[in-house]
Amino acid sequence: MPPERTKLFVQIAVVILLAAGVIAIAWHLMPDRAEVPVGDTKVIDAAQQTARFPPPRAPVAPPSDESILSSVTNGSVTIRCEHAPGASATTPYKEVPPPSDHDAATNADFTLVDGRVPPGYPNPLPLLQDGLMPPNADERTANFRLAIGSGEGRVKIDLHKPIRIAQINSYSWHTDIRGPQVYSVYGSNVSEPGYNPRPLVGTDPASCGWKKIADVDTRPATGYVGGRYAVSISDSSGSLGTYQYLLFCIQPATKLEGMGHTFYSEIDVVE
Ligand SMILES: [Ca+2]
Repeated sequence: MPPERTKLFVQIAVVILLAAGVIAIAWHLMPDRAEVPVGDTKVIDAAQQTARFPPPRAPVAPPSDESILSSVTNGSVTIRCEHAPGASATTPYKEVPPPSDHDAATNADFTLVDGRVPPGYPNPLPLLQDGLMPPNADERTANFRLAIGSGEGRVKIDLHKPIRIAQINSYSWHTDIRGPQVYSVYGSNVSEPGYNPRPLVGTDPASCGWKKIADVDTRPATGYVGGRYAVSISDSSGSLGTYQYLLFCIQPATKLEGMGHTFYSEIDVVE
């Protein structure tokens, strides 16, 4: 083979190898294809679909003001859930009070202790304390949510002083599998030996000075998964405890396609 032709073949081979390398790197970095961390969360079989794209969708409820009420009691703590599958912006609240813009969390400091929020959007944490629900069921810019493909995230609330907490209320709304709420909430106060003010994912808050208040999981066993979820945590004594800090350990509601991080609209802390 003439030297010129050999040189040409080598150049073509180098170009092909470089192109393959670039494609492999780009594929690896694509967020929608990120590997979903394996946790101990349940997976909702929201749909029997097997196609990888678009992501599986749960049935969307027809518009309705009807709500499904449920409650779970563990010891003295009760978690009430009001699920309105076909909610609109004007659907009334029944057992759970509507979001407040003058509760103990209104002027609190919300920080992301661990986890990832979607890139390219403004800081979504203030959306959790503005007292507002989004105008409709699929509003990326009006809800706090963790990034596609990410695992657990942790949000801390500093109430600025210890407060006797009567209720913790949380609100979410999405058309399908990003509606239900799955989180654990802990409370703490001033530092003590071994106290960790910012326990990262993988660290049990209960092992470093935090007291678990409740485990919330509003995923329905059957029926419509989407809709508006209003959750109220309370205690038969009238107080969940006196805390300055709250820590929300938020899990995806489903690991299907890594799309399952809930659209949280508001977190209220009621004295
Ligand atoms: Ca509020």
